[in-house]
Amino acid sequence: MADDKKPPGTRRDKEGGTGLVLEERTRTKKPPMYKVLLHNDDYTTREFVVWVLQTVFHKSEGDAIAVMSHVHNNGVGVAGIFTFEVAETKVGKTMALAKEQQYPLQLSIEPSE
Ligand code: TYC
Repeated sequence: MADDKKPPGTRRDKEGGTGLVLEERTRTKKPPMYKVLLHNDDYTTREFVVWVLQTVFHKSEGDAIAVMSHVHNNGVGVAGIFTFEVAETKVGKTMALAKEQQYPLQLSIEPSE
């Protein structure tokens, strides 16, 4: 079979025969991803939450305001989706910044799907 006639994700077998074998993987396996959840409270200022979403989570001002408003109105919202290590680092940084200002802001991590 000509190379341009074989299905994507397949290759010729080792012996150079006409059989097709599945690629082990076309790309590296995707790591499991985790949501960082932001929780509402009555004391942390809206301004601080927007600032944290911009500086730690690299959101635009508009997106930061949208996420903060969603959390304020619904109790919880997604700040971002990351690998576990990155999620943990962002939660740690945000909690430390909140603690410095004596805000009770809470975040949590949950598997994404
Ligand atoms: N509810 C807070 C207020 O009215 C604002 C707020 C939004 C706090 C999101 C925490 O994760 C939060 N000042």
